[in-house]
Amino acid sequence: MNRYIEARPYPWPYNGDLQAANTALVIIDMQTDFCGYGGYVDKMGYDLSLTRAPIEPIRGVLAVMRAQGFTIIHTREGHRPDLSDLPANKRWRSRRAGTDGVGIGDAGPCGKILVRGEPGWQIIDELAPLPGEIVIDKPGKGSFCATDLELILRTRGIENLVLTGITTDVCVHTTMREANDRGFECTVLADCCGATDQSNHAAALHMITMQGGVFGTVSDSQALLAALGG
Ligand code: C5J
Repeated sequence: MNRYIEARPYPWPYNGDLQAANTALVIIDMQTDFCGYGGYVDKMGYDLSLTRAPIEPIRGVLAVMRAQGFTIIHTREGHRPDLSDLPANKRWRSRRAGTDGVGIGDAGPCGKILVRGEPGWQIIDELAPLPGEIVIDKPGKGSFCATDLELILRTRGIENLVLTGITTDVCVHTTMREANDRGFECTVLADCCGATDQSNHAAALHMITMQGGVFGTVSDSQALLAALGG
């Protein structure tokens, strides 16, 4: 049976083979440091409402895809406590981003910024992983770089990825590009993503739709839930 969701620029997935057995929901970096009060994005002075906007739409999609037996994958950006996996240029640039010279690896209101085990690095309670769900710890922006994500997806026979999370223009886009180059069929749910700048969010989504769907497609939670009967 063919099953598609409404998406731009083509109904997704391209082959109509949307099943729980071959499709994963990927929830990217819904961590306090990116969408919580006192976290890294808040400290940098960005509008938190933009990165918090996807919380409720993701909750809706997560509940239905969990109930229907889809693979659920959560990611967390973060570094080892000894910072041995934090490139010096990443740290240097992050210290320039805020107003006080505090960057990744430094102490902030939610503990050391983007350091594994610290309060700010945790996934927010609203979207906490259930026991047994896959959590990918990644030191970079992309979810495939220096992780076992590809091995896990291939082992499970996953072909299609529904991408959600933050931020649209950085970790979601990098992950989509990495996945697309590996042959995975991707869609991004527009209302389940957010960026620190609204025009970057819009531009990142628009880029996906060029060249016939150069990285896949853009859809939204309503379209996905309609297709799943959720
Ligand atoms: C950023 C992310 N923006 N999760 N990380 O630094 O997008």
